Amino acid sequence: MADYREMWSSLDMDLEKHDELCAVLPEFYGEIYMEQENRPEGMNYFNMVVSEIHGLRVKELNEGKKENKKVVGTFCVFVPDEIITAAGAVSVGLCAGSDFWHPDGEKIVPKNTCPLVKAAVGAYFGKTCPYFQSCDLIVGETTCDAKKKAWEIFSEEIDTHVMELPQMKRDKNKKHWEEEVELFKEKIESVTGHNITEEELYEKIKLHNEKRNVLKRLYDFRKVDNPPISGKDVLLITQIAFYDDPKRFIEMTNKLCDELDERIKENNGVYKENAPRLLITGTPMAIPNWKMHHIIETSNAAVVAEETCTGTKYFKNLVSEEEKDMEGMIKNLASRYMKTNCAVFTPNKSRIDDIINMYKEYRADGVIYYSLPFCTCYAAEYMSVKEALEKEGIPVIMIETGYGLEDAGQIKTRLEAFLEMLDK
Ligand code: BJ8
Repeated sequence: MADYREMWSSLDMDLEKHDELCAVLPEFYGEIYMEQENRPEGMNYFNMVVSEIHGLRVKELNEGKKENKKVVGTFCVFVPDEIITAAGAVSVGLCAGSDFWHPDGEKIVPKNTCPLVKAAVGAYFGKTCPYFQSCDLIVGETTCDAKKKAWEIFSEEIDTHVMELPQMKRDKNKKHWEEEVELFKEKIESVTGHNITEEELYEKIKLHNEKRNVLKRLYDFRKVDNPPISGKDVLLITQIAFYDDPKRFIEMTNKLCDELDERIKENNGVYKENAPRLLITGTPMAIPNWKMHHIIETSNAAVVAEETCTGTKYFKNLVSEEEKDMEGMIKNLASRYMKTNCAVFTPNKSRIDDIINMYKEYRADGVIYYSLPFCTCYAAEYMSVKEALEKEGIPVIMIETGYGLEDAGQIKTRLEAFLEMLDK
């Protein structure tokens, strides 16, 4: 990575502590990603993005800020990027996937807080994440309790807007969500000083749909017998989708997909023949949380899909492009986002349908129910998911694990026992 110390220092970062993070990431990434065999050439772009993770994109954001392009940080796939980008601002996903940030997080939130929230709090208050330091506004949502309390903490330091996400999906809740989307638009307009026109919003609805379509194209390659790309690589691409420039992301991912098309014709897959195919469902995996995928794919199995927010929940369902008037577009946005089946909802039966459908669609042999520790909603939902999957004869195992690697050996042992049991 080039030298960005001047930029980081202008962002009021703790340079010394940040150096510690920069020192470990290349080796960590090298071990997990660069040692994979037969990777597609198109992954070079994404390697470059990771190698420049706190550099190039942050530089772009800060150059934009000089032209009054605001930076808006988000934490959940319920926040409509279309509105942020229509106002000329940039949206960046801020979820944090490393335990590097936990010591700083634990100074502020209880130790037994979900790793994702604890890391985000630590990254901000420890001043070791240039994305947080670049934000003009952060957007929270009333999803789980840990997040709700985090917004109160963030709001003491930075402009924080919280979208009130209903916890049920009745008509009155849907109506309420529509109002929240409208309020969010007003907030973004006030932060950017730009009133969004119908043309601008329509253009961004199309852009983000295009991004969803390219991700769908990428995921579809995983349905074939021996997928031409690893689950680990697809996870990385999805994680990068949260903060890369959308147009460039679409272009580079399409380019990779063209290569994958060729690989399919040549029957060029990345796994050993008959590798067991696993579907992952559960809590999101924020960058650089590659732990579960790495354990699975170094145990001769393949991750063929993720029913998570760093998986299909991020791109499933398009926003309807039928309406072009403001009221119609707000309705369509609200309706598309409300289709996301997060475990914070009650009841959440549709998530079970999603898992079963994906199991069939991606031709999986088993399901890994992944949950971060202290995530009550996802952990509790395991019981009903397990019961429904067992009725269908679908093998499932729950793995609850945080970011640290101390339990990696134990997980591998449990996983191997599960793989042996699969009908392969
Ligand atoms: S739509 S999954 S991104 S809320 S893992 S912080 S729920 S205690 S992340 Fe999520 Fe939106 Fe739902 Fe997706 Fe809380 Fe659980 Fe932690 Fe979580």
